[in-house]
Amino acid sequence: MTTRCGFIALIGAPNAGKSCLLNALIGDKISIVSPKVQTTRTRVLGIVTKNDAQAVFIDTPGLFKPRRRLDRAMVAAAHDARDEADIVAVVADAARKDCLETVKKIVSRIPSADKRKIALVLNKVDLIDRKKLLPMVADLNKFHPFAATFMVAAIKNDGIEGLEKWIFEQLPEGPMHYNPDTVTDTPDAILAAEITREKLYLRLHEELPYGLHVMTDSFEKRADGSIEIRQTIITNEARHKGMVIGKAGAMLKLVGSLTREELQQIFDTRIHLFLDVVVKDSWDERGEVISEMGLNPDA
Ligand SMILES: Nc1nc2c(ncn2[C@@H]2O[C@H](COP(=O)(O)OP(=O)(O)OP(=O)(O)O)[C@@H](O)[C@H]2O)c(=O)[nH]1
Ligand SMILES: [Mg+2]
Repeated sequence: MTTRCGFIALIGAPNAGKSCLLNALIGDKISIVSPKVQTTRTRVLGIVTKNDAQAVFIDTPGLFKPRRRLDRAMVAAAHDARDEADIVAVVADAARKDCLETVKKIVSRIPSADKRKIALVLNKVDLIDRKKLLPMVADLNKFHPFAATFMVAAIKNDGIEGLEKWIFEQLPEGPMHYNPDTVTDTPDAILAAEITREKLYLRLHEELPYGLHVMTDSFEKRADGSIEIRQTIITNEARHKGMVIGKAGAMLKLVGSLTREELQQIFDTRIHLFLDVVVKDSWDERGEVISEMGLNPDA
């Protein structure tokens, strides 16, 4: 039987909704989503297998002008995914005023853009008048003749089927890269740390999230089938550590219970979660932390 398999990179500006779109395509929560920019820090794979065809979607960190060493590593991870993929899906927030310029900038930097299949995915169309969309689509397709254009609302699962159908039609012949039952290659311990980071991002205000990192120190199944998870939340300064802990520990307690609830759903068992908060000066400039995240510290 001939099989087909291809890699599809989801690229775009921070906050465009790439991770939300990945989750919608997979039908499962595998990548964290938040209203803050720079939520995704590494590549996250989402795999969909249908009969003889496998689509491997790659969620990537948003493309932005890097400042810290961590930023450079994140943007490099997105560029690598983009350059290696069979199909590139440029995901954009259609409701933003700068949508046109952002898409043009991103497309103009795609290597061999004229020879590769590039799809335009205008997301968040639930926030904008459809009449405004059509001139934007026409303008963008004049700038670059996209292989296909989709208008979706990832958060509502709107328009996802059409995108998926098109992607499956484009997949090149070749062996499947993953077991058909696999939906992602993210280890459980990393997914658990990401869920904690997501809850922190949802609860804390603007300046803090980019200076936060969460690591799972241990992830163990107990004899009764429940899971014991120990994690460390790393902050850049003592003031931030205090904000994560909150008054009389209230913030940490809230984040802990939100995380535990979601992990219980994901792993379908009782979760015992222990969170510790530490200060590690300039962790986002340290090569060893960046490598541990699966990124290239010298990017
Ligand atoms: N209204 C609306 N909001 C959406 C839609 N898709 C995503 N969002 C919201 O947009 C925000 C950003 O979504 P993410 O999926 O985290 O965006 P991202 O592109 O992965 O962001 P980074 O990882 O930071 O690059 C979240 O608050 C989502 O709930 C949509 O279709 N409609
Ligand atoms: Mg993301």
